[in-house]
Amino acid sequence: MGTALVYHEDMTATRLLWDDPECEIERPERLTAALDRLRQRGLEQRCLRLSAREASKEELGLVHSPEYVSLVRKTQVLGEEELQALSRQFDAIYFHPSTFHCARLAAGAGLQLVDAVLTGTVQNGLALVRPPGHHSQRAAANGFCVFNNVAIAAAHAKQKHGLHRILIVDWDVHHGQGIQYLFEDDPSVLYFSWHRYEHGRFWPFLRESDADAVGRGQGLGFTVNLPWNQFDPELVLVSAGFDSVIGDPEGQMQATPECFAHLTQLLQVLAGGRVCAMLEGGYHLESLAESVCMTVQTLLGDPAPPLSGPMVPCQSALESIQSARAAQAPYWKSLQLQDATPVPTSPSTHSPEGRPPPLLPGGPMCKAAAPAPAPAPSSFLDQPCLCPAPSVRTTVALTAPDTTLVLPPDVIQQEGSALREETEAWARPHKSLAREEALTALGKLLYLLDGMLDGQVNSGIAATPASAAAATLDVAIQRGLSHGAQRLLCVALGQLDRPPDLAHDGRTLWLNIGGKEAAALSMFHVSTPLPVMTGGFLSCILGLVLPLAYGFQPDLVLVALGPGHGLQGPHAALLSAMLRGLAGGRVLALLEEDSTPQLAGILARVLHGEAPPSLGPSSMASPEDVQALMYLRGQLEPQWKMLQVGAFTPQK
Ligand code: X5A
Ligand code: ZN
Repeated sequence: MGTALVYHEDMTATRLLWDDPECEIERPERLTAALDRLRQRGLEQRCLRLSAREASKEELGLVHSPEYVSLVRKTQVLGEEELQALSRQFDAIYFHPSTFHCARLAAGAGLQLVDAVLTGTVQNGLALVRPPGHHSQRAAANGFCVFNNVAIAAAHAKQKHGLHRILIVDWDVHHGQGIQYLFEDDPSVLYFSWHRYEHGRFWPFLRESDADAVGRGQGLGFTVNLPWNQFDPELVLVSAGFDSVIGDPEGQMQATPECFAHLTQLLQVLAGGRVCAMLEGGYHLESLAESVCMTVQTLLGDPAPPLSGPMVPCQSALESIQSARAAQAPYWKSLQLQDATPVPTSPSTHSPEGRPPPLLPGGPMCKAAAPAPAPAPSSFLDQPCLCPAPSVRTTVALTAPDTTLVLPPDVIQQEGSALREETEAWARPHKSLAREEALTALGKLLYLLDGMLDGQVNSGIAATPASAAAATLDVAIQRGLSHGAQRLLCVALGQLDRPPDLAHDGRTLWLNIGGKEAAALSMFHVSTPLPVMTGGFLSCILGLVLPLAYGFQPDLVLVALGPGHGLQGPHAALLSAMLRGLAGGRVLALLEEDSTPQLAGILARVLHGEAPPSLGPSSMASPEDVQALMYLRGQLEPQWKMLQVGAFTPQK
């Protein structure tokens, strides 16, 4: 449905007129650098360009006092000395004669973006604005921020569009205390911020930036930090600051631009994909431009580039997450798991397959899968970052092209098949692949898979007769591994057993959802029952599947909906949408031939980058669901450190 980019070049006018080392980083080039890079990448051209308008007095009045608005209005006619004197009354602020105009455009840009999304003109978008907004308060400018753009947008979405649940995610490196103050007693606006804190020693140096600030009055539990699905927002606003990225002089942190693609993609599963991002901080021009591109390209539906770096959460991060969970637990059922008794780690984790996991000397867990055989020469998978985007984003390879499928215009229904001889050779070891229908399906799957491995196609869906599902999946894995995939993640739903002759070399992570009981047969062979409740399904994805998947860093993902998978369309869609964060979105979904065209359609659209349907407010996980999760976590945490992120108990 499209992505809006809201901008006005007048917003480059405001600038620092005197010497102030703290404020000089907030400069006009921030916008031009970001915009130039979006153009260079052809991303701006793919967006609906909207020219920002000024917010009205009434709109500013949604969150600011009339006195403050007129104070800012008066700065238009002040001389430099007076501007400087007024600026000194606030923390980290400069005024310029154009500040009022720019700040009204910045707030107006956010309003236009929200209107465009909520009227259905676009699916999502980014407002490229300055001055930023999230530190600004009812009657105070603060931290380069004059009007609180995101807060005004949220108030407007409530007032003009009648929304009742708005999620604000603030990924700027600084705490947006302005937004927190404005909504701390309002349960209809959930404000989530992550920020550098340093126990109060990082700007803005506030006690109330800590995890135990949880809102007040009616708003208890609606401030700060929590997993996002239970709230089921109708709209997601992002205070999109990029000052935590590598090179930023303010944040001095190490996030890669790719992180923002993943954050964006994770948020896109909420609110039917209605995500409005508005620029806040970000002061390293190169990193800012790159990060803005990552955000916009993800909003446009492009798959996120793989994350690099060790997939091991650091102790201090775990402590922060744990204290936020603890502080929020009284207010969120999804965080209350006291009833379930964790099962202690048994020493038999690896015994069934009789081998310890391969570990690189001195390397973090995620490297465990690295001692793979030499990759196929010249495979695109060797250097995923250097290769051009696949020409086809998503391909549907059903046995008989289905005319009732509702697909985006650029999703291709594949005609081609692998050569008959080759298909037969792959099928030979499998009895269940002898039938003509199974062979036809396999031919199509192999053709699709080759397209993905060669880098022409990014993702796809294929179908197979139910009786041939296991064998087809087996062939797909072998083909993937022998044709350049170095690490292959296989998420098998329903009754699908790990292929018996699959090598135990750490190149395949087999994850079965729908097994009889929770079992970690090795660190690369995990089985869990299909959760009973939606809440359990979410915990399973967020607490097990994604931590394992991100820890493994596959370069190819197979999702197979096998016999008796029992998954509803929206659940299957959510799982696929989240797995798209792996392997640069190289995900192949394997369905049973008699799946409904609706299921095929929904999966194709999600793999193509559309938002999955909302699941509604999620139920709690059942005690069995929790038990299974806790058990597996206990078994696997020593090897898969990413699991610690979802742990409910304090870390040792
Ligand atoms: C929007 C933003 C930061 C102010 C830092 C002052 N403000 N040292 O990133
Ligand atoms: Zn910031």
